[in-house]
Amino acid sequence: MSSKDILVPNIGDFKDVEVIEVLVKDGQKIKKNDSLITIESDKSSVEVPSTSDGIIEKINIKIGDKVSEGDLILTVNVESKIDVKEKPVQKNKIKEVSKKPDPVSPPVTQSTSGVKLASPKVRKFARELGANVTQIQGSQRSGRVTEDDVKKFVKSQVSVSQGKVEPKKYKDEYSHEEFGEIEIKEMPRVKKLSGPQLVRSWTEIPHVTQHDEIDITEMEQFRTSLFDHFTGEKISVTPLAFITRAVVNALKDFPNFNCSIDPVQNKIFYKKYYHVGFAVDTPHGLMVPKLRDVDQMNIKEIGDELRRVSRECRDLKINKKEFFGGSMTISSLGGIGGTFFTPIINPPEVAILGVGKSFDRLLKIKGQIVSRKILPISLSYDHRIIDGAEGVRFCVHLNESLGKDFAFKLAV
Ligand code: CAO
Repeated sequence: MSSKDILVPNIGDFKDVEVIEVLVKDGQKIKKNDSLITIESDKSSVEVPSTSDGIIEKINIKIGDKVSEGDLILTVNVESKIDVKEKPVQKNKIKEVSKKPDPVSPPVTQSTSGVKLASPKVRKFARELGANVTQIQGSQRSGRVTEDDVKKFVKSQVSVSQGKVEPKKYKDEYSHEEFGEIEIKEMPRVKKLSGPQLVRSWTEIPHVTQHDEIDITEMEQFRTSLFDHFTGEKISVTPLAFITRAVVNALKDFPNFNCSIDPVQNKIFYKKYYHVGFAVDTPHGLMVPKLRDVDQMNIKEIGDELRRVSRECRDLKINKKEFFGGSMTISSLGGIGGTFFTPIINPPEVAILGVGKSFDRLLKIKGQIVSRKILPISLSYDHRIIDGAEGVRFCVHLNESLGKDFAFKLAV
């Protein structure tokens, strides 16, 4: 620790000006650029910032004193860098960042000494609105801050929605129309409702996504050869019905995938039912209804239910309660295309299976080149409850259910 004096800087034509505010106390920990005192002449008032980090040892001036350049304001105990109990890595990071000039935001204009110019009235106004005048860009000469600047600053920090004032999350530097013609539409209701749920999931759940490939050659031969014994008609079921059934089999062996957690109370809720959610692409937006008690259905019944429930979603005839109370979700994009992706967990569930479009691959098996049908899958899970080994075992289980021995594993 060493002591350092902080003096009144060069404040232009200010001489013998009155101290009207002392903004710090003895023993207070301060940072460089924290405001220390406010001085006022007959022209205006300025806040004098600290030129150093440290702990205040002694304040040398009081309200009513007259000060000029070079007068001692206070003495600080400067902390040695090794003594600081913050992570040194972080400190370096912050330093590096602050060295780089911000390419988009113009520097805040200040008087040559680094003090911020504003009248006492404006300072009071800013304080009443909870704004720090040193952060406000002044629009007047030498960066003087006006009441209008304060208002603009406060407006840029918050958004008002349905009478509620909320801190603004981000602000675009330029508006879209500055770059060409645009069209503005209302966000569809379903997207408005699902947006916050997706943000919650993405920001609160530590996602891990495990990708895998399943050889479904035999399953596909079986699926495409299904027909009704009584009518002789072909039974049309998509791979999703088989995958749903395989997921239920895996859920039975891996109960951690069929649970919800309450991280506040440290409780795990294990579900004894098997209600599988599936993502449905509708003209109104994405919906995730549940198929109830899938463990009690055969493949054809699952296929029929998938069709019925997705039709209800597209026709907006589905009951709201059907979007809740799921075990785990399947997001199948296989009917459209694509291979691997990172599906976002649908809380309070803890896992979701993404399914891509199956494709043919030539493989060398027992010395022969053969064509096999491969299904790409992507399993996202909540790492707070499921660890990597369990995640990959779940995929292996799916592999066994849908792989070449599938017929023995799935009740058809
Ligand atoms: N690989 C190859 N082909 C597949 C396949 C796969 N993984 N999955 C489906 N197919 C085939 C089907 O067999 C069907 O072909 P046929 O008509 O010849 O039988 C065709 O693709 C269309 O299937 P489908 O998509 O209509 O039916 P489905 O049971 O596979 O899926 C549903 C139903 C509701 C999930 C689907 O219609 C849907 O909405 N998918 C989008 C889900 C989505 O948006 N997920 C993303 C969520 S995150 O934004």
